[in-house]
Amino acid sequence: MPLYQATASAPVNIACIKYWGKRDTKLILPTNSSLSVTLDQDQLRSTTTSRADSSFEKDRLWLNGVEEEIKSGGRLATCISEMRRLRRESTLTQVQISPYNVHISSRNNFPTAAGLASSASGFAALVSSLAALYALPASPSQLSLIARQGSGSACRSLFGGFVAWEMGSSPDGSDSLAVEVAPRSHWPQLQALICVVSDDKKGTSSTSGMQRTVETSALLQHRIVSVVPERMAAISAAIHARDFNTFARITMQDSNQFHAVALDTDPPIFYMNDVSRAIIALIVEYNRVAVERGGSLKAAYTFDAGPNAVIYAPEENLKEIVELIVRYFPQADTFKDPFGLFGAAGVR
Ligand code: 2P0
Repeated sequence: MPLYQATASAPVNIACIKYWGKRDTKLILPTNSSLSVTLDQDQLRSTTTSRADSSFEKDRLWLNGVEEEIKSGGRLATCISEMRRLRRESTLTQVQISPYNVHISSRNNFPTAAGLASSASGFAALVSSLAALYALPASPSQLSLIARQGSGSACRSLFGGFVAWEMGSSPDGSDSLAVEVAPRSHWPQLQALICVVSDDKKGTSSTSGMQRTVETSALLQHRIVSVVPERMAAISAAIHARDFNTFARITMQDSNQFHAVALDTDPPIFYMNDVSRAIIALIVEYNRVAVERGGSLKAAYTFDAGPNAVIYAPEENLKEIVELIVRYFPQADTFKDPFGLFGAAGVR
């Protein structure tokens, strides 16, 4: 009896242009396009193994060793059934294993739900492992259509490097997918420093928080219509030109506006804390001094739905930035990956 099993892993991605709001909550269709950088550090990944067997009585899933319920009609069930559909529709002549139930085991090597986008890497790894199990010839963009239905930001983790999630316009979601803006190799000098301010589970989940924003924030409408389309074009051009100054300015502006629409929500949502704001002040001052001396921006902060900072910077500035963080946050337990392209610092 052959063993039908496959393992795949997917990394975390950190958005420069933030996804916040759905126009269709079931299909997970966003109210604006978004753009992210996929981190290629080994420390921030989800790894998932899927197995199909005729003896399995139902689909089951374990996350970090703990079984999660696969609710009928829920996101996990949707991703699994969509992958089965692709397998059924594929022209493969191998044994038909799509009727078999699957057992799936997924692990994150970083804290879940700490604002470090565990759902993004998690659903991307889930879809990738099922694609490998079913030997599907699907492209990353095709798989992104399914990962998106697990968690919106997951569609961007199917690619490395610089990735756009195009919001699309079709009501069935067929054009709401991830596309590569540039591969990682295009701009290897750009690095990301993760500052873990807190690894507690966040107070307001992204899913419920963003729908409250859609329902109550007038600022969100301005963002969707008048801000994001121009920023998507401008930051894509900056990435193509390896123009860090423009990339940094837009990244910080978009993080600020995302947290502004969170605050504009009724009741308001606060994701950053005092340490987050102190990190912003530090980066603003670091950049101010650089510009005053006739240079350009040297670092960009961005914050997701939690207090942790991600600092993008050219590699040449990274040592100085880590030293600054450690000087102003002396309790920081600093970690720098000696092999990967990305470093991480803990600030507690
Ligand atoms: C992003 N975030 O673009 C933004 C920035 C958080 C802040 O994508 O409901 O976990 O599963 O589609 O993908 C978080 O949203 O939400 C997110 P669902 P998801 O990375």
